[in-house]
Amino acid sequence: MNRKWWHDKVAYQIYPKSFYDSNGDGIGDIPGIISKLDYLKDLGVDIIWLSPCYQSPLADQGYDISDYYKIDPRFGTMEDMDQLIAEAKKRNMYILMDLVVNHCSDEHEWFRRACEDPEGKYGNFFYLRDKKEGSLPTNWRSYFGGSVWDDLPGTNKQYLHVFHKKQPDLNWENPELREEVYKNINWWLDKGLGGFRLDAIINIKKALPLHDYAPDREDGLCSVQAMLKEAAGIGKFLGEMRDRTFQKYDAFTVGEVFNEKPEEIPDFIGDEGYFSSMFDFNETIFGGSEKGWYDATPITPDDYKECCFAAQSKVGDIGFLSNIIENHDEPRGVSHYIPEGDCCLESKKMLAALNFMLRGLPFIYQGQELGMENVPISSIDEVDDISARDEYQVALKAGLSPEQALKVIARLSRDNARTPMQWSDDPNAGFTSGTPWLKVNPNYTSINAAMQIEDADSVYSFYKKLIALRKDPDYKETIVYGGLEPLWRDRHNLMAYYRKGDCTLLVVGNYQRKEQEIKLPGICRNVLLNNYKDIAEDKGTITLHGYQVLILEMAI
Ligand code: TEU
Ligand code: CA
Repeated sequence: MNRKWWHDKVAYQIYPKSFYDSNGDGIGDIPGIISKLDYLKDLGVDIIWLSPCYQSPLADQGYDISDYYKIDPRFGTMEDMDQLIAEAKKRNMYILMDLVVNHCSDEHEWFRRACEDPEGKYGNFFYLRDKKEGSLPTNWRSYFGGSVWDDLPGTNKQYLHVFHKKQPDLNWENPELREEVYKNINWWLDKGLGGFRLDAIINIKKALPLHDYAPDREDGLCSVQAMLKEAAGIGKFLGEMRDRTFQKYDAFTVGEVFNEKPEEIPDFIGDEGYFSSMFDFNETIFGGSEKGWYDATPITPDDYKECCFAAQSKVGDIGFLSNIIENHDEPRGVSHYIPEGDCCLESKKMLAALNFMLRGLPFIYQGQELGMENVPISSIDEVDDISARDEYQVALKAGLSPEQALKVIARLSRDNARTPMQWSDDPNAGFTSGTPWLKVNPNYTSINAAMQIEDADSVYSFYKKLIALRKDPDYKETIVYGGLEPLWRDRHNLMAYYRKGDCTLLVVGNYQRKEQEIKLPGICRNVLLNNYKDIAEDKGTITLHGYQVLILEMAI
């Protein structure tokens, strides 16, 4: 594997709308991000991925872009963006933007022109089909519910949107569209961006000709996945995009790739891959159901372990995964991956260490470093997330009571990750001096950055130690490039692995409240990290406390 500038880095995702509001309008903004760069630098972050802050009607919180060359005024100005890139550079940090090119907004000029003249140039930027009374061009269900087809305003045509109806899919088969995308990417890279996160990228290739698949629910529709499984040839687009843009700049790219086949991994993230890295969503998608969120199976500690190990062995040393426990589309990792009732300081730190020490590039999502948790909701009216609102209806239709459906939403809503960042115990968690666009999690009085920075035993301080360890010259080579070998894989509620490079590290977490014994497989030379003050050891046998995690350097 060729070594790259970003391999030894630590990345951090910012959801701009909820990070820090500098002007009291209740919406986080770019000047707010600039003012917190030192916070991130101090934590040890090198790469910052910004969820979209381009001009957008915010129908899907910015993942619906109406001008790829503009910053939405709610987030700031282009000067602010330039300043952010420059301020980051001063601190040896890199900014990634979100590349959302499966679709744009229905308020983008391309779409408006397509409505005016569907047979013209811009009609071919989208997937348009003649409208037929009583039938749809295909029976696909959009990710956010309902058909993927809607009427193209002012015409007798319909357009395709695999996400929300305000997110029309772009036609990647059209070379003119692709040129526009490359031009935009290069324009941003010329500004000095470090690279991009590639949104929903697997959706850009459709199986042609578009056709129906077997319905998988009573609505007579089928999941877009059915089509994606059949779509071949995405490599042509991805390879072309890499050659025309990222490669020339040695930019870092991380793909939002779901359901890749093992044989595709070298193409995606090998030395000559389309992307630098891609997210490991093995844990994220575990337990998902075709029927909807209401039918999802909760993930157990043993499932979590197996998902991580499966992803690690699938990739091996072909490339670099990007490891996460949460992002802006998911519940909070500590609420999701720690058994109910057990979410506490120790278990949060354990999850952090188990995730952070995996081979790959660690991504921290804003607030994760504080152990931020899911937000309680008392009514569906409080929910902003368009995906969650749809899933609520799906659950009701399946026969769940409103109370049961609300429980499902509370567990999985994307709002969980989108509540404002908890900076302090000031009103609104110090996020804004105005009214926050989304309710702050009421637990901010006990979970916030200001308190945790001062507290050597906080989740924040633990993350800081994990990051420092990844950068420690004595261990860096092993943590970044060493292999990963599972240990005691069959042990219930125990997750343990070796990282083997120029030294041997043992990472072991007792993934339960009850104590658990392990027999050390050799001599421990050094305790690098421990989320408890002590280690209960007797002649090589350690009795791990509940949710204790240890990172040990072993004598080889
Ligand atoms: O998500 C892509 C994606 O596959 C989502 O459907 C995801 O499974 C879903 O959000 C879970 O509810 C990306 C972005 O991360 C997401 O925020 C956007 O809404 C979506 O693309 C459309 O741009
Ligand atoms: Ca603001």
